[in-house]
Amino acid sequence: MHITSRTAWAALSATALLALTACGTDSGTPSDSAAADQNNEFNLINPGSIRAASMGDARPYTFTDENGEFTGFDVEFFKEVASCVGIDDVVFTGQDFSAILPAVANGQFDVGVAAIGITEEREETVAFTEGYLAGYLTVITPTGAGVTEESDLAGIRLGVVQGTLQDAYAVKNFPDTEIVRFPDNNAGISAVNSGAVDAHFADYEAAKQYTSQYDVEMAINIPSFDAPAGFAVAPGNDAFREALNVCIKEKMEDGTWRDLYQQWFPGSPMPDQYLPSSDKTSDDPSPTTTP
Ligand code: SNW
Repeated sequence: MHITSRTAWAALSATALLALTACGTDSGTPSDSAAADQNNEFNLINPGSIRAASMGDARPYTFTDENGEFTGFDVEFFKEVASCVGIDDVVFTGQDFSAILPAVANGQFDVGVAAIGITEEREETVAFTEGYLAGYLTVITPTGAGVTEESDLAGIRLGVVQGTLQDAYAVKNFPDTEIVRFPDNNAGISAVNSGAVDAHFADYEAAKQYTSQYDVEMAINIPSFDAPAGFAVAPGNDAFREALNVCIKEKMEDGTWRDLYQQWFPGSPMPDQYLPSSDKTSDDPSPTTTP
């Protein structure tokens, strides 16, 4: 109903839209955000609404809950940031990771939200906001497999999700490892459980979740602090990116980021860099403890 009415709105001419809004003849209640972004200052596909490309199965970063609603740390933080820029209507769509950046680059989505590490290579096709999350890339093995360092990966079969930093890192640093590409982490973990691969390479918090679900362990943690996750937007959409940046800072300073981090990543080392200034204990950008 909501989406249908927005689609219909998009089809109307700007004049008709203005007339509708001015006369208040719209049967629904126009949200404040639609009013705030009436001039579409952020160049959104549907003015007043944000179309976000995400993933339905990258728990605890972004996933769909039992009601089919998107949630997770990245989703909830993005919703807070979006609300701060004046837009409460965020429509998430699940994609394979490898499809997200091309879809943002060619204008099918306003933003990509999926623990997407900022790298120079990715910046050739999309623009990123400031970073909002930095952590480890983690090799997951069956418990007791005896993998403790990178050299132990020689000669084994290692799963990665196609197009991730794990994929690129493995290609570059594990020349003697057979890399097996999966569309998502769940497929990779299933392959570990069935013995089809010896290990799977994922983000730290995803790996941590799997250790509580299956008989697997976090065998190797590789720092990825040089590629903190950011929100990906179309190149050239500077007004949107800059507004998001202001609100990312605001939502860190007011403690929202910290509260979401504790909610979604309980027990994980708390990095200092995204905390309110009053909570910071040092200027060191790395976490105070390692996992
Ligand atoms: O580079 C890390 C970052 O430091 C933080 O730990 C969050 O994850 C990362 O952004 C890496 N994420 C992968 C990537 O960007 C996989 C993302 C995914 O599976 N959704 O390729």
